[in-house]
Amino acid sequence: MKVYINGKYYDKDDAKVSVFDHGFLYGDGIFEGIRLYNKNVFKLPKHIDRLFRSARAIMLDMPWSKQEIMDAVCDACRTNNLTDGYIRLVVSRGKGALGLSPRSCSDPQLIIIADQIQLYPDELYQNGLKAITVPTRRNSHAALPPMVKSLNYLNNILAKIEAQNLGYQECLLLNNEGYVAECSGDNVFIAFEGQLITPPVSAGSLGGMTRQTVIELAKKLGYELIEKPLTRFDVWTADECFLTGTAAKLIPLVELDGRKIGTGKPGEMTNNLIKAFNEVAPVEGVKI
Ligand code: PXG
Repeated sequence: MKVYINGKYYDKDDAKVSVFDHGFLYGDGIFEGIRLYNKNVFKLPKHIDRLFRSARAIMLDMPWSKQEIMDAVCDACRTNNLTDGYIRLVVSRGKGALGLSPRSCSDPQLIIIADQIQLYPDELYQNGLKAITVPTRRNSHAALPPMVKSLNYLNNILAKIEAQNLGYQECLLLNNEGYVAECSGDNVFIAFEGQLITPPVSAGSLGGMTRQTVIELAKKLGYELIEKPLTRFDVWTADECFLTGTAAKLIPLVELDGRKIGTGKPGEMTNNLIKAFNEVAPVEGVKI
């Protein structure tokens, strides 16, 4: 596996950044997780748009054009002979002096890791995942806007650890008001009385690419889709629930906080959406 750093490729063991990089020292940087399906980089222009919005939000001047970054992503996939894979794109603030100010950083780093990913075993896609609500809350809009895909993922990491310590693989994070925000790296959908419902991004969820794809697919399948705040009660008593994310794709959630959701098995709408997603994913995107 070869890792792209600023236009050059390095073997895995030689792919390094400076300990003075503010991405490492302070989590000062941004990232994207992108999927390659059948030599198509899924929603690549949308991912790059989101990356540039993250950059604007943290006032990181991007010295590359969107096209240059898209070309580099495709090149990294070709260099690694990938047909399917997971692309982790990182932009860090770069090397600088100690101290929070990024003014001494002049060389932002563009890193592209194009590799494989399998987040959950196949069995969980068939039978569904169990999750627990954890004490760690999602970032508030007033603190670090949750739409920024920054290198500060400690909330989400702590949430994941809290869940794992209790024997669960996934966690539900609430926002400061106690409404459902999202899972550790996935958006949440429920099905209730034939409607599909997901929290609005204002509830603290990231505007996920997979979330957006499901919204589009729901319309195509004739499902009514609503964005509205959800409580834990809504999830406990839903007919169906599933999570969406680039790494996990669509995965059924069949239990939350010890309450079985619906029949406790992946539901019909969930399975139809999984099927529809698996049909569009390999054909939609930028050919490498
Ligand atoms: N919420 C958060 C906080 C995320 O970071 C999603 C939802 C799903 O969005 P997409 O666009 O993927 O449908 C994400 C996604 C990684 C990694 O290591 C990436 C994410 C989450 C966790 C790990 O690349 N991003």
